[in-house]
Amino acid sequence: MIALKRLPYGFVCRIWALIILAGTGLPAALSQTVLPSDPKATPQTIALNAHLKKLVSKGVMIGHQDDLAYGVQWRYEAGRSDIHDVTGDYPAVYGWEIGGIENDDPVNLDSVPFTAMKTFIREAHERGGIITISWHLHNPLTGKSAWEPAAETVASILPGGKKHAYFTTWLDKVAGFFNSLRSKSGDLIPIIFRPFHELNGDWFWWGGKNCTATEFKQLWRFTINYLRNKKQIHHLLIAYNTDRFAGRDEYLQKYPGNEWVDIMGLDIYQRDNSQQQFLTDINRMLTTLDSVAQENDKLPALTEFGGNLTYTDWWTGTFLPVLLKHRLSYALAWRNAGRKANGEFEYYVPYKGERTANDFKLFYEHPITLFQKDLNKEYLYK
Ligand code: BMA
Repeated sequence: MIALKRLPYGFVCRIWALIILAGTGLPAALSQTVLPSDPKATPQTIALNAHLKKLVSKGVMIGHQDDLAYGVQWRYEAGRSDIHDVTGDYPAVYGWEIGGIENDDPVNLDSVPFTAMKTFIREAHERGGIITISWHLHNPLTGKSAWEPAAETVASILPGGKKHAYFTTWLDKVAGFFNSLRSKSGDLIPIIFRPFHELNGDWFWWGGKNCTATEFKQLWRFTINYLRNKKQIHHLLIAYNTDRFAGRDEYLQKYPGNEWVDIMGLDIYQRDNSQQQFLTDINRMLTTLDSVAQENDKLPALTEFGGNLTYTDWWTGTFLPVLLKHRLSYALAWRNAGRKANGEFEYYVPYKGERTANDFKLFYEHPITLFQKDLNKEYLYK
């Protein structure tokens, strides 16, 4: 132990990685490729990444945003989940959202209290699930929402910008939240962090034409570097993700580099009734995603999706054939908000009695879809 203490931390982590890899049955020759982008990643994060790299050839983990907090026509009922109501099992991946944390709000932008979120995260982790976190952060220049682009916002928070110091106070709060996510035994819970998502769309202040590729890459690298090296946060896998894209150039236009990314993702929703168009689009994009992820040795994922559930067999008739065709680590369905204040009825996985519920059960039973019970056999964090 004394000798170990004198070794650099990164080296000790790599020794850990080799021990973990021995347990996963992965050949040692793969050791470099299964390590997370953070050279100081915690042993549990190294283990998770290695297991994810192995699981990607086994199936697609199905996830759901805010799964444990609420569903259609219920809120905060212990142990409840719409996916569980329908299948008797929980999702493999649990998505959470921390927009609002930067303003010290007690609840996130979708009214989930941060204290409850921490409990849900711990609960899912104890069960062996995977946690991913997105951040619809307010516009730091105008104080308005994430959906309020304003010229020069990204430039204003980069080093030297007039809002830079202010932005770092937001990162301090995020780091504080991440540091509070601990298992029963006190270990930090590994998180897939998905900042600045849908980066090629124009709707968020960090997206599309609202900043240059150079500014975006600077923002990304600054943020991850700050969390890693200033705040010593080493339990993150980082997800880079676009919305729908025309081709690999668009997908990679703002890619910050392999040292800052572990997962390459795509968000896609089937907003209209055209099945054929959706299939053509998603298959094209996933083919590209798979090849860029392979080239960069990253995990491909559908970091958000939503189908058209007016088709009663959407899960086995539309989505499953897509999943069978592509290599994907996970697919995260967006939230079952139910009836929202603006009158919109929003949900992406079936609830009890919903028209696709029976089809979802068939989808659940297919060997390629992985849910919580499938993960329980995998011991992802060891
Ligand atoms: C959108 C909708 C909104 C929500 C936002 C952030 O897709 O679900 O209702 O506020 O995501 O979670």
